Amino acid sequence: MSIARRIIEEHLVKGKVNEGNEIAVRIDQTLTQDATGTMAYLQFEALGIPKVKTKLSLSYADHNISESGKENIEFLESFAKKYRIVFSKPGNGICHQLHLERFATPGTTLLGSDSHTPTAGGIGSLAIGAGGLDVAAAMAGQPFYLKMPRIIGIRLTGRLNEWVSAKDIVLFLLKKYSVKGGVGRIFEFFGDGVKSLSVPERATITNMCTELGATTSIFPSDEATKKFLDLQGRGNDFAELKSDEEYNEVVEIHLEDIVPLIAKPSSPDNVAEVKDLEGTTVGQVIIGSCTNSSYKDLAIVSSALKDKKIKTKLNINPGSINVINSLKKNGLLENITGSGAEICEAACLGCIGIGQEPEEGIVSLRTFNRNFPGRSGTRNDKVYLCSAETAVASVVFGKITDPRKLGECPRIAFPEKYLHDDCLFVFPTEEDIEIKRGGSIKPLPLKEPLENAIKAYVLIKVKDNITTDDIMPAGSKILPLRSNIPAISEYVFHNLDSSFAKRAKEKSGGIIVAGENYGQGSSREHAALAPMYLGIKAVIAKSFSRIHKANLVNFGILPLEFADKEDYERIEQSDEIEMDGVIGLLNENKNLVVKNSNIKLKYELSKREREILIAGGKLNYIKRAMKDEA
Ligand code: MIC
Ligand code: SF4
Repeated sequence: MSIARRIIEEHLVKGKVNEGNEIAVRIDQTLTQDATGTMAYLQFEALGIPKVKTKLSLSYADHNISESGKENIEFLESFAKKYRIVFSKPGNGICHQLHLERFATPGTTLLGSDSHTPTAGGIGSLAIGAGGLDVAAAMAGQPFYLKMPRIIGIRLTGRLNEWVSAKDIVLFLLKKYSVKGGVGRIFEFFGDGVKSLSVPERATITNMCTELGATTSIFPSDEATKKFLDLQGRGNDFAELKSDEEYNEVVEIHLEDIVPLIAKPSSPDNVAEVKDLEGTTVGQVIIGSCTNSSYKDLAIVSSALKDKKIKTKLNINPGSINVINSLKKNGLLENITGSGAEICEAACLGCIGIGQEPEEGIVSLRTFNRNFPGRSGTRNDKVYLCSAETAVASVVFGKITDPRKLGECPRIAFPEKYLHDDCLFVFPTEEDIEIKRGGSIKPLPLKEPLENAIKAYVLIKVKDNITTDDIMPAGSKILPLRSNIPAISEYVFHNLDSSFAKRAKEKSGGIIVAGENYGQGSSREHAALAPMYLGIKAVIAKSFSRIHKANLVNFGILPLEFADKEDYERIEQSDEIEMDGVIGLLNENKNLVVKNSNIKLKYELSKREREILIAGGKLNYIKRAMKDEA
């Protein structure tokens, strides 16, 4: 059996583990971050449970930790204390890097309200990203429902060449599969080549498999895992996980064949070879984010910068305070500071447009995982994604440079021990606490049950691969509004069509029409919650990304698909859509039909999901189910 399947079977609560079936799995650990956490906790609170029912729940503050995020952070810290959740203070580090270092455990399930939760797959945890409401339900002891994915075994053979890194492996996969190639799939890595990759390198790969749309991705737990856990002082958390190599499909990758790669603007799958872009002038380089901010990443950067001065502005966003301290202890910080680089706080920062915005027109090279248009906070940005090796080579030469030009490749040894000062974690006590609710924390809007007859205008028609950053932008102006749905809803589709919210209000809601892979990217449920608040009744698309589709269901918005994709051409913005007998058809699992044009709309929804939609969303649905149980 594959490792993923074995973990699923060990945690199975409902359903048959056959590809495409809806299954429910028990969740051992949850994580939230501040940008999705406030909403998730308001939803958890609405369920009326005295404390979390998971083995371990973590609340990290890493996204918006600036002054304007203060009220959210105070709310989160007090909430964590009250409900027995571990809280990670601002400055401690990025949720995924910290979770990998301090809490992720082989063989366990982890559900996180952040799409890069699969980072923990690098240590053999079955880690899945979801909307905040699904995480709230898991904290309340409810299982997590998902469609049993197809498990793709990726056999790695050989060893990476010098200066080629784990990031290049995942960019290689993005080139091969595209941003929608992983939808409905789990990627499980196995084979001889796995041995040569350390846990943080494995985590770089599982982190960015999210960009393929994959449900999750996972590595075995072996000697390298044991070593990592020992160095973290967590040897007791080790459990061996070995696959019997039974997969739905196997793909082979020879690590020697991989060369330094780079994703060009403005999609992570727009991948080219670094050598083909050499010589392009670079205006900004940032090394960090949950993809490439480990000790090894920054140790390589430090070695490459020894006795050198940078030729381009360089910001380093370390993954955790532990990484900074370990670099310092091993004498590796001086090379970085001495080169003229700026070491920033251990947080998400520019990855989500909180500072570090590039000037318009310049090339910004980042070791991040996403370069969606405008995500950096600058309109018409030109963001490229690459490894820490390529980034540092480009800083040394002032233009995009193949890292193999840096000469001899330094051998990076593990530190004797990772420093792991846990003083920025607040562990739960039995103390009774009052929750601090600043003025920015507004009550959660709820939806009425589904209407049987829908009559609404198409408010916007968008193309393929629309991201949740397009639907509900982030950045320093909008992120502080994450716990105030009326205020944040003013920004729905803001960068694509700034009058969307106004039109939605004038028409008392409406319908969104979209192409393939609608809602890819972030897990932010605000991309469904804010449209719900504006009265959006349905999204009609050619196809959906997994997390966003689940979020639409959770907030009572119908995720409908064109039965014939050509019909996408037959609906225009401002058209009126009428559908009758919606509830009856959903109950019978039958297609809906647009009355005026006879366009057929299908949906792939389990009975449970259809019931949630009819109830007007998951919160109404769970509350009712919990009442029935009591
Ligand atoms: C992201 O990288 O897009 C984020 C910001 O971490 C999101 C979560 C959010 O929008 O709060 C994610 O990846 O899910
Ligand atoms: Fe933070 Fe960026 Fe990682 Fe999202 S992708 S968790 S914003 S570092």
